[in-house]
Amino acid sequence: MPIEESKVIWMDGKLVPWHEANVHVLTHGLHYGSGVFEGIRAYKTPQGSAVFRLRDHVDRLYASAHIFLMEIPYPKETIAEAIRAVVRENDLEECYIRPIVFMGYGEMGLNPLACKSSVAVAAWPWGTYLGEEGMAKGIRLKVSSWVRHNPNSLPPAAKGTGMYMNSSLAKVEAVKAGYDEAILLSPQGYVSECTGENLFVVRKGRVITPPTSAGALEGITQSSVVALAADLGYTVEADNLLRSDLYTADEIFLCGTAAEVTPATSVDDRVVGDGKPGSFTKAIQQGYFAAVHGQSDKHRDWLDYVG
Ligand code: PPE
Repeated sequence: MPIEESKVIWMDGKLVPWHEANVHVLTHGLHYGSGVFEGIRAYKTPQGSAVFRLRDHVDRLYASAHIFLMEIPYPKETIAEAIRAVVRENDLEECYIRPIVFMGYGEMGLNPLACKSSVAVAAWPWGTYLGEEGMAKGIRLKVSSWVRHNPNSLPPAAKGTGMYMNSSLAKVEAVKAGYDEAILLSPQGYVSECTGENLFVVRKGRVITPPTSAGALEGITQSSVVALAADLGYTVEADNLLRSDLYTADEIFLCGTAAEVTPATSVDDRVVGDGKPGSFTKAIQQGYFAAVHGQSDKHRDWLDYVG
C-alpha cells in the first residue's frame, strides 16, 4: 500500500513540507544501514489523540542509538515533543509515527562516527498492518529458512535500520510462498519472533513469549500484553520455544506497534487450536484496543495526549 502523505515532517529541529524532507544520495545510513528508528502509534481517545507509550518508545530510541554509539543531538523531551507535533500539525487523529536517527552525508567508509547524525520524525495514517481479515480471522505463518541474527552479530535490543535486511529476507520468502508472515528461529534453533512482531504462544495452560536471548526485540506491545494478561489473571513466562511447540500450541498471536494484536491460525500448514482466533487472544485484543483508545482506567498512564 502506498504511503498516505501528510503535510509536514520534523527534520533536524524544524517542521518541513512533506516533499522537502530529503537526503543526499551519499548519506551514510543509505549505504550501510547506520540508523536507528522507532514505530509508534497515536490513537483517537475521548480526550483527543494520544500517543501510545511515548516515553517508552523515546527511551528505546535513545537506547538503540547508545548501543551503536550514535549521538542524538537533542534532549529526550525535544524528540517527545516532535512526535506530538507531527500528529498535531498534520491534523492526524490516528496515525503511525516513524522517528529515525541516521548517519548523514559527509564521509564514506565503514566508520559511521565520522558523519553527523540527522533526526527525522514523520507521521501518516497507516491501517491494519497484516490486513483487516488477518486481524479478525487470523493469519498463516511460515517458519523461515532464514535465521535471526546472532546477538553477537547484531544486537536485538537495538532497532537498527540495517538489521531489517534479515527480516526482509524472511518476509519476502514467506509472502512468495503464499503465507502472511514469517517466524524466525534463533541460531540455537529456538523460536525468536516474526519479521516485525513479537510472538505469544498459549500451550497447555501456559502463556509463553520468547526471551530476548532468543533474539527477540524487547517489544513495547509485548510488555503491554504481559500487563493485560495479568489483568486477566495470567502470568506470562519468557521461555524458549521449539518449532514443534508452535505446531501443538492452543493459540498463537503476534504483537507489535504496527501489527497491534494479530491472531495466527496456522504455522507451516499445521492448524493452531481449532483454526480460529482463541479466547485468550481475543481477550488480549479487546484489552489492547480498549487501552489504546483510552477506554481502560487502569492503563491511562500509557497515553500521552497530543494536545
Ligand atoms: N520485533 C521486531 C523485529 C520489530 O521490528 C517490532 C516492531 C517488534 C518486535 C514489536 O515491537 P513493539 O512495536 O515495541 O511492540 N516493528 C515495527 C516496525 C514495523 C515495520 O514494518 O516497519 C513496528 O511495529 O512499528
